[in-house]
Formats: sequence, C-alpha cells, structure tokens
Amino acid sequence: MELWFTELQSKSIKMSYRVKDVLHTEKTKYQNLAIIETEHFGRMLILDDVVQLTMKDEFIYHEMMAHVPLVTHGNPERVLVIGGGDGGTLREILKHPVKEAHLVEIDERVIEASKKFFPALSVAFEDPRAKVFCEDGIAYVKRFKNYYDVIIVDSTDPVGPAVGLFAKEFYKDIYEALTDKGVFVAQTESPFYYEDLLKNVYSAVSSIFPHTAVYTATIPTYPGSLWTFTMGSKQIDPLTSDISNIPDLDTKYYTPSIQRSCFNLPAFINEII
Ligand code: AG3
Repeated sequence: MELWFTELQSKSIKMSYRVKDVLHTEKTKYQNLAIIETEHFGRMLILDDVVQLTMKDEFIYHEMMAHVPLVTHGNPERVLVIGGGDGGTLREILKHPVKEAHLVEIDERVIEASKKFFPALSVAFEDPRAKVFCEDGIAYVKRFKNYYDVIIVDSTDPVGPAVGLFAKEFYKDIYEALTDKGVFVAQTESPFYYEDLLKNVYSAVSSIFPHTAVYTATIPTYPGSLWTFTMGSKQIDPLTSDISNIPDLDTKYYTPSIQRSCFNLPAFINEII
C-alpha cells in the first residue's frame, strides 16, 4: 500500500509526497501538528496540513530568513524571532556573533516536537545566547521599545493563528521595538498564490519604515517554489548596506553575493509591489 501526504497549495493545486512513515500526530491548543518521513524530502514538519519544513530544503529558507537581515544590519547584538518554534532560523542567527537571540513562539508543542524529531534545528535552543518565550508574539513585542537590532517573523501562512502577524498594527509595534538602526524581515509567501498579501504587506511596511525591500529564494517544498521575504529597515538601505565585513558563515545556500542578488526582482514581482 502506498501512503501519500497532500498539501492543498491553493484552492486548485495539490502537491503530494510519498510517505515512508508517520512519526507523530497531535492536536495542540493552536493547530494540528504532524511529523512524517517522506521519500524524497526526508523528515517533514506539517502544521494544519501545510508543509513548514523538510530536512532536505529547510536550509534555504532558514539561511535566507536569518543572514540577509543580520548582514544588512552589520553588527546586530540582540535578535528576536517571532514564531519559528522549530529552531531553524535561530540556528542560523547563532552563526553570527550576537549577544542575545530570543524566540517567541505561541505553541510550545512545536518546540517540544522539534526537540524530539528535528535535533539538527533544535540544537539552537541549547546555546546559552538563546532564550525562548512561549506566548503570543503580538503581545510580546508591544512590551519593548528600542531594544532589538533585528526582528524576524518566521510565521505560518496568513490563516488561523498567524493572521495578526501580517497586520500593519503589528509592524508598527515591531518598528518601536527596534533600535535606531533596526532591521525587520517577514516571510511573505508566494507571489503566484498570495499576490495580494505581498502587495498589502509591502504597502504596510513601506508606510512605517523608511526603507522597504523584497527579496526572494527558491524553496522547492513551498507553493510555487519562488518565495518572498519583505524587509523593513529604519536607517540602513538594504540595497547599498556595507557588506565588507560579512562573518565567515557556514552555509549551503546563502553567499555574500546572494546578499545583493536576492534583492534583484523579476519584473512581475516589481509590478505586484
Ligand atoms: N514558515 C513558513 C511556512 C510557509 C509555508 N507555506 C506553505 N507550505 N503553504 C516555516 C517555518 C519554518 N521555520
């Protein structure tokens, strides 16, 4: 018997993966959580039937989530991840000489499951610079003024518990929580399937931050593969930032030349934003 997992990538597109093993399923307070072993992409984390990461391609998303904003900033000391309970983005942040890497995740079951099933990501939680807060990121960020150098929003799709993480009010609170040179980035979905979301986030971020820029990466297990990230920066122009001192990073996708080239957008994305 063949077992397949199917993600409904849009109302009319399905993507299926042949499953070798179902390792874990549970209903948490916030969402359905599943961990399966797939044939081609290896171990996979699924929340509410949506692929969050696979062992084969998670490096692309996590490296691009972390290194692009941290290098744009230049010398970040305090960094915050909102969401990202698997630990992948945190692991990449910790490759930089930061002083504090905080993570606020609403669903502590995601963290616990990652500790058990994704040790290559959750190893980040053992670093003495890492601190985890299990609460709503929207409430958390309101309590800080001028504190974090970089804030990264590693959210699920804009449905259910994550809706508020794509709202203008939240971006205003992030702006306040950032230091004067602060940089913010959020994953902003596929330009094919979430065109309006990208447009709305870009317009909200650019109404708050002096600099706004979109960058992309190719992530095979996310709908459409071509993925967007939207950055807001308080002082530094991400397109001309000083990149002469990039730390020596052990990466598989990110390179110093990608730091610049990832902001070169295809014409149709420039049309959207
Ligand atoms: N967060 C972004 C997942 C978006 C995937 N969307 C989809 N498959 N429809 C991933 C969390 C990993 N740290």
